[in-house]
Amino acid sequence: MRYQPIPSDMYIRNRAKLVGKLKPGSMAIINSNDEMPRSGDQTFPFKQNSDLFYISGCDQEKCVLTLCPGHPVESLREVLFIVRTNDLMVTWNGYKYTLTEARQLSGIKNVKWLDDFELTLRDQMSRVQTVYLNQNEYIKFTTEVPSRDLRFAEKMKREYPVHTFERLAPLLTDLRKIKEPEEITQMQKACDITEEGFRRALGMIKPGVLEYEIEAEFTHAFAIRGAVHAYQPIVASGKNACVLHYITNDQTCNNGDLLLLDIGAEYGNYCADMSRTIPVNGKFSARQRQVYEAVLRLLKAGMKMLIPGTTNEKWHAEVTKLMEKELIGLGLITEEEVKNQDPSNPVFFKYYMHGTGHFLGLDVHDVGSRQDELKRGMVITCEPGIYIPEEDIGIRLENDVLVDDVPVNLMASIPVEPDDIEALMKKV
Ligand SMILES: [Mn+2]
Repeated sequence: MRYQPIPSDMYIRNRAKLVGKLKPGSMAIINSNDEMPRSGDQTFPFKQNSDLFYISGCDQEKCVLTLCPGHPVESLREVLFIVRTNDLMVTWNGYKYTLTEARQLSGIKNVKWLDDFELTLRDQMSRVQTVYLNQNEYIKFTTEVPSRDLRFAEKMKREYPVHTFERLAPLLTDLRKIKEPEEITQMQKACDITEEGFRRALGMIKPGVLEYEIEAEFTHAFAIRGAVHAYQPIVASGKNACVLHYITNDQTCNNGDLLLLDIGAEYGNYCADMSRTIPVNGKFSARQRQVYEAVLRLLKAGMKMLIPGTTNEKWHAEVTKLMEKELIGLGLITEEEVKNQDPSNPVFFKYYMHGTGHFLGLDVHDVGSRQDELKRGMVITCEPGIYIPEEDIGIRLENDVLVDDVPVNLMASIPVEPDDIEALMKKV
């Protein structure tokens, strides 16, 4: 394992909270993610199902967790199944959890080999009427690839057609939105590793450097700390910064251009999500600094509003009001245009076309909706931006913020003041 795992106490607490939400006479089953095929005999690097990880800490393929709290036999109330391993299998397939390790990681006493799954499940199913099954219910996600959870649900419905099935996702979403202290620690670590990457990159960025060379600095900083990229990094110079999901990162950074970096480390499966925008030659032009300072004011104002009681939707509406003022100040839109605007297609949209932030956690776009009331312990990104393609300017600044009466900026030590950026980029 490349990271320091969260002690099993948290997983024990998380399971207890989930079990508390299940109807009487029910059980819940949750699977690992698939190993996704790449090409030939290869698979992509494994990424655990965030829901399973949240309640078990198990970071291995083919794990299944069954929770059957009403089972008369205590040892069958909570059973984790893992793929069988032995010395010969280790030689060929690499290292896998032993039963003892899976027990220690998860705090689950009854860990069995997968070979025992079908019969144990039959016993558990005979004690319940209702079964909670998990699905990825992220509202903006669609895929042509059937997930392991989906295939499992189809199999269960075929084999146990007279049971009742319920959705597990809403229960886990509710829990995952509020971060445990141990989770905040992991996320802070992800933010700190992201900072190391950024400082490393500041030392080498100059006219002529390639975008992917900058990406490589981050990749190095992440890898030596046991982290990976939490998402495809955006390293966008000049007008590329106006392409919101630019990930080709194959252009040369030119003198006089800005460079937009949207990069985050993932540590122990927890994500950081940072955006910074810096001058390629180490010095902002007057106009670049003017737009930068507008975005920075929006970032600071936006972070302050992340207090309990608001929602993402209301918060975004507040930030866009400030955005209108800034865009007027920059001479990009007029008060007249704002006054006469069609509310369903506001004028600011031309220069600010995305949301102000999203939940963050085990997933970079973590569970939760824009209408959810913000509560203490939620983590949300604050990422205002102004994009002016006609001036080759695209600026986004993004911090990760813990919701509280006084919101906590998890990226407080990552340079963002323009003077600090210029000072750090000054080459001797
Ligand atoms: Mn983001």
